[in-house]
Amino acid sequence: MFKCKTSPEVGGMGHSVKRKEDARFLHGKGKYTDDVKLPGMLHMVIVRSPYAYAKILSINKEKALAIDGVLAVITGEDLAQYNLHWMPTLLSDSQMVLPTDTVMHQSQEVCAVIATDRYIAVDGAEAVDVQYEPMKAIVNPFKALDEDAPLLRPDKEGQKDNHIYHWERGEREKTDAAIAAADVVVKERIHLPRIHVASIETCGVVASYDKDTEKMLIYLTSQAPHAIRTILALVAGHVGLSEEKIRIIAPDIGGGFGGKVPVYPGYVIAIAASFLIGKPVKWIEDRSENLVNGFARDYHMDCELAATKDGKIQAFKVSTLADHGYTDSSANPSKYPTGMFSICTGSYDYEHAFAELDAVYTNKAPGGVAYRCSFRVTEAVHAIERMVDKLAAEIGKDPAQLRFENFIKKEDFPYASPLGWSYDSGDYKQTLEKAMDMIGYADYKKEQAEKRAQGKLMGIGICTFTEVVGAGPSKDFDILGIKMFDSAEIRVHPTGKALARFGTKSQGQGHETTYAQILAEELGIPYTDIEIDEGDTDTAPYGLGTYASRSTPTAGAAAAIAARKLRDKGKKIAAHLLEVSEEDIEWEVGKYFVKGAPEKSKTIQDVAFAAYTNFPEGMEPGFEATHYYDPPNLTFPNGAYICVVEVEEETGAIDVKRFVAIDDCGNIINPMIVEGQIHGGLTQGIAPAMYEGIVYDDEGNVLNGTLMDYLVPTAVESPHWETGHTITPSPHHPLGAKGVAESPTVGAPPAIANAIIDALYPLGIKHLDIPITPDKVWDAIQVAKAKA
Ligand code: MCN
Ligand code: CUM
Repeated sequence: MFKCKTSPEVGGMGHSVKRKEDARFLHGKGKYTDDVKLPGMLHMVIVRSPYAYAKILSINKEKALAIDGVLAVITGEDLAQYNLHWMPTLLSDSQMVLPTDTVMHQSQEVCAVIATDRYIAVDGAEAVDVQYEPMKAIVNPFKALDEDAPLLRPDKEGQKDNHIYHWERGEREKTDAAIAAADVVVKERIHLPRIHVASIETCGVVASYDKDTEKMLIYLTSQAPHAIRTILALVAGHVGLSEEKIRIIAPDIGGGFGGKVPVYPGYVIAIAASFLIGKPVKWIEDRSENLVNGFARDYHMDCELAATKDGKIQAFKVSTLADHGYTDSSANPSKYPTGMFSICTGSYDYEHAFAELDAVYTNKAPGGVAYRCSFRVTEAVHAIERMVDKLAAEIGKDPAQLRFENFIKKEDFPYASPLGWSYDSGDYKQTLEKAMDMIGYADYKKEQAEKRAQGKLMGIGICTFTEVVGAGPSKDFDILGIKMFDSAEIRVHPTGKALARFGTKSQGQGHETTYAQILAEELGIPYTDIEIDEGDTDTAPYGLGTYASRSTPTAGAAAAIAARKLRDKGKKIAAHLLEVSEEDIEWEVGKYFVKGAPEKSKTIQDVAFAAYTNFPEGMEPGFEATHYYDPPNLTFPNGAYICVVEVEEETGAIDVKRFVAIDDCGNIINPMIVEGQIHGGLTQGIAPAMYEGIVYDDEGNVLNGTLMDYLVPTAVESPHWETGHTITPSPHHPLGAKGVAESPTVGAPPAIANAIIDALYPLGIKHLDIPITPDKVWDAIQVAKAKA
């Protein structure tokens, strides 16, 4: 167990101190992008395509321009004059900023109206007359590769069909051979549908170009402001927007969840508009635009799991078809087009695995945008955890027991996985045991047997996942070539208070509190005396931003190491003040003292003051340190989740009775914040498991583009989450911490799906894809009964 080294007042690691940022949020004083109001600011509204696939015959601006207050209608042709009508995606595909001839998905940006206020801009957008010639859209990804399928991306050189890329890892032949020779093989096609992050704040931008200074100031809903600045400079450098002239400020963010990683056309159009007009331009996406456009997942996974007849897992194979819409806009590291999907071998020790994936274009919104996924771990975990349960059911073994018999053992870490990861640490057995104790597993098993005897449907579902977060070591990880380190810069002022800046950007995770706690732990300066600043590219050190639960593994580590550099400098100053040699100085959180004479001491605050007023001769003045941290490995948090459900046979209604989540993210900085992250993430796990899913018709129309039809669970739909943790520190992280924020969203859906399918198993139902809604359950029950 973790023991706190600091007092609650200092508030180092392990203290559940209240979040410093909440005073401002709870009083409605947060400053979001839409709160930015600049003198002379114009407003932009986007005209969007009603068709999923169509030729644009004409765009008539006249009526719109005739409206008093409408200043411009910007089209693809306008941007093409500056070569700004296309942009790269984060994964080196290309995406239209505005189309010049063809629209590729419903609600794609067609043109933008700039006006003196938003209402006028909306009127202007309605007055723009666009003529289309609709074409037959490709909606089903399995048909995208048919001989007669139209070539969706003729703009791409060498593109002969709608196949984007093939990716594979592992040994195909050996895995196939192991599967062919196995006693038992279970198979399933598993689909994870498109879902939406639905953050409270939609995306937005205020771009303000100053023609006199040639500086472009951009307020942006961005999880990665530095990376976006670099990309913008690369895209628009030729028109004079070079990197030193661009300042991006990501103010408070009302939920990112991955949806604020990409660069959206709306951002670029507003920036281009401000550049051309020379006035500030604001674009704030409305709810429907937000719901129809962004999305995550959409993996169709063909899985095969092979085992001996007693359930010793021998091999796993998964072949995936990924529907990426009209462009691959995945926010993944360059060398990982499928993200960390190769973690799909899970928490189990076996030799043979093979994973492959083919990505295809369809007439849907740009694909691969993240959603609390750790770069595709959600999909990987769903695949292996569903299959392990399926295997357990097939051979009639308790799924907990099957897991215990296959777990990677505590003493086997670092563990080399068959698809190439080096898991850093874990004690899976302990974590699952704790979850089983907490929920009372054995009792539920008995109750289930009794209920089944009475013909009632009750299910118990387990998920024991391994996550992989903290991208990442620069030798393997980059985004568009930029290595995935992260940074911290600390300034301790003469009075012992501090300002620390980071290359990451909180969207609700509580960084203003937890980074201060890390520094409190390392320096002994109370966390309340430390200001944390993120998101302004003119002031923060360069970093790759906050996603993939990387902040603690990267920037958190940078904070600890920068603080240790300060401590080393402080030691010299303390020796000078106490008139002893440096070797005679010892450190205990918050103060330096003379070895053997603890009464002779100087606090960190004394030392900070001396760094500006009384430092040793020849020493560089000041008390500042910076560190850019390049992690040696990723961190591998894990968890054991157990869910108990009851299903009503007559209606298909699902009642989640209990849900226990035990997480292991190594040493914990703030237990309350981690618990909050888990609660939120579990709710975002039950969402795709039972409620959410973007639905398309055959023509590519999104059928649930409003919150009336797209069911985001509220407190009413959320069960009472019961949480706990085990602690297996990361051996390579300076604080022994691992990232945690996405674990619950990764772990919850298969636990819930497994529970519901376990409930339905006596009826002969062996698999259902998420979202498992009451009507889907009811249909499945009718089919099962008809067969029986
Ligand atoms: N933490 C801790 N001890 C640990 C690990 C983490 O106290 N051992 C704390 C951290 O200090 C931080 C929080 O937990 O305050 C999350 O840390 P971490 O796991 O490092 O994840 P990030 O800060 O990088 O957050 C990103 C992650 C992602 S990728 C998505 S998506 C997501 C998530 O965070 N989006 C969120 N949680 C969210 N929570 C809110 N409120 N809003 C979002 O948009
Ligand atoms: Cu995968 S969503 Mo988060 O990584 O921003």
